[in-house]
Amino acid sequence: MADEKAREAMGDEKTALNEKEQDQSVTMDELDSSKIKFINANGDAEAKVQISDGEDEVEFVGLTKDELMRYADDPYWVRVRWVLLILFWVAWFAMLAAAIVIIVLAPRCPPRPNLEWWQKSVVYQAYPKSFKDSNGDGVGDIKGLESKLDYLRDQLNVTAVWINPIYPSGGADGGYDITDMSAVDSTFGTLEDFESLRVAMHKKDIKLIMDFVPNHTSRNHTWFQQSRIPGEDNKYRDYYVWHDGKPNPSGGRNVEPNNWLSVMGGSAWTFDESRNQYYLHQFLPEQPDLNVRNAEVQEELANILRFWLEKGVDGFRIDAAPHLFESANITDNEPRSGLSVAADNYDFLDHTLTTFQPETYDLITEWRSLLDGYNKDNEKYRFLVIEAYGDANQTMPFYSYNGKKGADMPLNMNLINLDKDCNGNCVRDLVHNWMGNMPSGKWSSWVLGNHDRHRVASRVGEDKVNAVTMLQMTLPGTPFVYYGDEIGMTNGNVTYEQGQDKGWGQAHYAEKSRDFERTPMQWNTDDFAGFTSGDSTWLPVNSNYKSRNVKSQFADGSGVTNIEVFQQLTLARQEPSLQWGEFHYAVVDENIFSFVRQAERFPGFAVIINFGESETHVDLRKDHSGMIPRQGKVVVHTANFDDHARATEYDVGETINLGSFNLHPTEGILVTWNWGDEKLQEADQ
Ligand SMILES: [Ca+2]
Ligand SMILES: [Ca+2]
Repeated sequence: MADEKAREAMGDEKTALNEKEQDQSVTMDELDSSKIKFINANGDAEAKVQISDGEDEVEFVGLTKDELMRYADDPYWVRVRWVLLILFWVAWFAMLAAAIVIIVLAPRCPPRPNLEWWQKSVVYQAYPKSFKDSNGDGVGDIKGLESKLDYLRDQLNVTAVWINPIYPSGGADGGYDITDMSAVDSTFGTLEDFESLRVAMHKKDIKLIMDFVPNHTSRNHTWFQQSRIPGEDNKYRDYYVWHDGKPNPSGGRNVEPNNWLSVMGGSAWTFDESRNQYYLHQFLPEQPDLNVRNAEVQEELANILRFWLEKGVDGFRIDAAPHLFESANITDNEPRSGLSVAADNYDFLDHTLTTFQPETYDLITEWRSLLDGYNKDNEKYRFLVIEAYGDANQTMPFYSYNGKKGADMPLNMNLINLDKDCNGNCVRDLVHNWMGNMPSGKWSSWVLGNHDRHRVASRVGEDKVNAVTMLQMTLPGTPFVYYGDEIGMTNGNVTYEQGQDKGWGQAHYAEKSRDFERTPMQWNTDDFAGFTSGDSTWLPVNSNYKSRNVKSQFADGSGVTNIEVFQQLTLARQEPSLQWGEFHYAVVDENIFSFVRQAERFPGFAVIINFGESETHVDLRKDHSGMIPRQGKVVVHTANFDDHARATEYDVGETINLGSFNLHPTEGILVTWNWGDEKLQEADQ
């Protein structure tokens, strides 16, 4: 039967082939199932395979199922199958394990924090009256500032500018007695000039930080003028802090409500005849304190923030923040400090009732969330920085308060106390006072000078300017640079008659006035240092401008003038290790202050500065051999501008032995090494 069926099938095949007889070239496809027959493959009888090539027929005889099963059950083949199966899974798990090991052990990209712009910036503080005059009237202005953006961005590597107040003011406190916080003083230009400046800054990728002055206004502000008018239904009645005062024991007009003192000295209360009451001023009598407990005042202040945020500013520096709130118990006296100063001196009292009140920190968190409301899609972060002189207990709560986010930073004023006598240990204490108290995950700042403190070059000495700039640019945090400090500008020579900041009185002028640190920027050797094209300046130009100015310092070419070192350091600080690397103290003694900055898998850096009076031998590896390699390469050295002989002590690019080198007084070096060098060089030994 099987044979007959096969033959029938063959007949069919032949018929099919005959139809293709004319085509002699038979392809593989055509040889396929049409020419191969499995006969009785499913039956119990013997199975056959027939292949037809068109002329002859070839027949193969296969194994029966029984025969196949005999082989399959053979212990030898069973073992082979098991061995192959086990080998397969062993190999599979081995590859899986190898993959995991490779993933775990392979060098990974280091975690790179996603820093905000204000963490990467060098912030430059431009005091607008003194930076650059554009129209020859002897007073700096907005257009003058705009004309110097290339200088700031391309030469100094500055990416954020904080501008002191440009608002209309009464002129009693260098722009801080404001008559309208939502306008521009005509001395500086117009709102259109401001808009042009903002656009130009953003075009050059420079952020714009404005001053915000919420503690007080000018006495000439319409709010205060309205507030002076007696009357229960006066909207502005409670915009300021008014009080009847206390009955005078000897009769007559009431006396001040309490013993509070003004920062400038004397009572913090001034009597106003028209209202027959005292008003509070923590600063000058021309600067009445706003009543920030009043919800309407808070709304006015929020509206000022909104006004400038909508104009596109990138952040605010909040002036005099610690003074915002006072104790609600207005007749309480403040305790004495115990310091031996005159009774009308601000330092005579402890300011427990007029500074750092809990409500102040709360209000800052509210402003923080107001700013966050303008950070659409996380694309335009608005920065908030606080002016606050105080101890760590007082300043740190500005970072966050009652679990709410506060300012991005209170300005770290510790280095503004640097003076000639501050040696290595002293510098370490100033640095550690902040770094050791800052809440984890927060960001520091470093301020060497500002519009309220004498010039850093005058405080530490002109020969130490490069050293302190190196310190400021390499410590972890954002440097805030006061205009002119990049060329080591010194206190100006201003007489009382020439002065503008006279609120302290003639007797205290030399000590307290801030005119000395506000003299015009020294651009070049032209008349008035190139600050103005006019024939006078609002404060006299420092007489040292012929030698100390931007143009001459760049032209010097020695690589060690203040501005050249400044430029090298602002470039160097863009390195990952200097921007966000870990921070460790290294050698610290009475002369030397040194530290290491290291971001994983990036070149490491060490900063070593001699703040002492004598040449000092340094072994940076003495206690840190696992952290610091034997050799490092000099990236920046501060060699003294006034002593070119020292400029040859270390050359940029030179390799030095970090286990043994010498530093002269005022000399500092920034050295670098490759990631892993400290381990490689250890193994070489
Ligand atoms: Ca001008
Ligand atoms: Ca206040």
